[in-house]
Amino acid sequence: MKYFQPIDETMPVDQLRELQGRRLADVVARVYRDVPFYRRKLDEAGIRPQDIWSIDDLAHLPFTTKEDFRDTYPFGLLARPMSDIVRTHASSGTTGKPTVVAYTRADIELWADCCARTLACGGADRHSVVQVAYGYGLFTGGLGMHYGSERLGAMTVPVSGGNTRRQLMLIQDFGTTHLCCTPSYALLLAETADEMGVDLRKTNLRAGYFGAEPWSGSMRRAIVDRLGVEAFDIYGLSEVIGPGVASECCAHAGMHIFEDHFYPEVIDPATGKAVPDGTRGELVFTHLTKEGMPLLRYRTRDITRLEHGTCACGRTFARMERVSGRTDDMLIVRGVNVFPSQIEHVLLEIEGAEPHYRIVVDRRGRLDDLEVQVEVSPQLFSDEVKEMEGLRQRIANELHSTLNVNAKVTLVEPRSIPRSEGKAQRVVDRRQMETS
Ligand code: DLL
Repeated sequence: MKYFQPIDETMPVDQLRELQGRRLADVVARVYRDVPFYRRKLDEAGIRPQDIWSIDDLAHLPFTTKEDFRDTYPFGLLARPMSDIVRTHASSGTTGKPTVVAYTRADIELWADCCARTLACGGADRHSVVQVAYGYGLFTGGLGMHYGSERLGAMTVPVSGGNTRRQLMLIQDFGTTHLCCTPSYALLLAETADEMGVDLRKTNLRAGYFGAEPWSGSMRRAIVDRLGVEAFDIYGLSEVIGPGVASECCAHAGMHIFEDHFYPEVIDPATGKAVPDGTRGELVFTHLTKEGMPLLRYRTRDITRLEHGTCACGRTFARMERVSGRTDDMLIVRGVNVFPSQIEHVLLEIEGAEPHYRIVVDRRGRLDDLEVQVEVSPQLFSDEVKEMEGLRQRIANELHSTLNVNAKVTLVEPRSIPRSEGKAQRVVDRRQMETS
């Protein structure tokens, strides 16, 4: 199956813009009427709902931020009475309270459709066996993909994250064709399969839907090679709906944003102004159809760029490039801006370095110290001190020329960096721990 909802997914663009404009006018009227937070914000900006006619009017609307969630915690952004809410999810913040989101029954239906679209994008259909190895619970990954798989009519295996050996048993015994998990967990599955003598390339596994965390092109190559699957990047966030916001199709030319429901913009994070199409910036979403907690111009902090134009797959929806970082994950080390994704990119291009690493930032005296701990491949982890030292030097040199800052490189034993069954935690910032 190529599309789940072909009429929507391949709608001519002028028709799509018209639909988006109508839906925008409707959602603005709804939040103005039903959410005191938005009524105040719109009043302050001097905007009356009747001023909003078309999707081009979006730029006049105020932004919504993560801080607004914190200030209205937990249910201050609800646009419906509690009695209409049937589900809540939450994403754990780095500090303090989680970000809470709420769904009406119609929102759950919409979510199932969008996750079914995601699965269809990667070729799954009612004959598929879909193993959902994202965590079930307050995290949206498990339940989102679960409902999507059922909506598609596939056989759904709700195994959740963890219990890696059992995951591998099920892949073999149930003939799993499609796997859903984080890219870092996919690598742990591959590693464990090696230990158990299981060749994943000989199973029925055909495709994987990997997301919920950033991953590089080199990590993709490692996954494709070791699991023997076609890899699809899938993107989403709790505040928008969970997974099912955007997904890669078989053309592998970016992720289609389901923009009949979630309207995307890319802005310059410093000025808040839209950037020209194809330029990197911060991704912003406006809900067009959600009922429980619709948001206007929500700033995701994710950095990407958009491309418009019909894709080889026939979909007309805008495509977003792989997320290259977050506006808030930038580390400032001795005054130099460092993105963890740059470090990963360097490491994965170097033979002998494994895609398992940890970045530790500390403060010694008044200076910041950057340490990069890298696992080496079992083949290279030898007593040959000279070889190891050569690799260490090579990594240090490459990091210096990319980052423009000196990093202490520590090579660590194979499998000594903790593995993750969900989102990988790669950065340990001890400077923040001291102050908070
Ligand atoms: O991670 C939803 C999800 C579940 C997406 C399963 C895909 C698959 P949150 O926990 O709210 O929701 O985290 C959202 O994760 O703002 C991005 O920074 C990051 N993220 C999600 N997908 C990707 C991706 C889920 N494909 C945050 N690439 C987002 C890079 C991603 N980062």
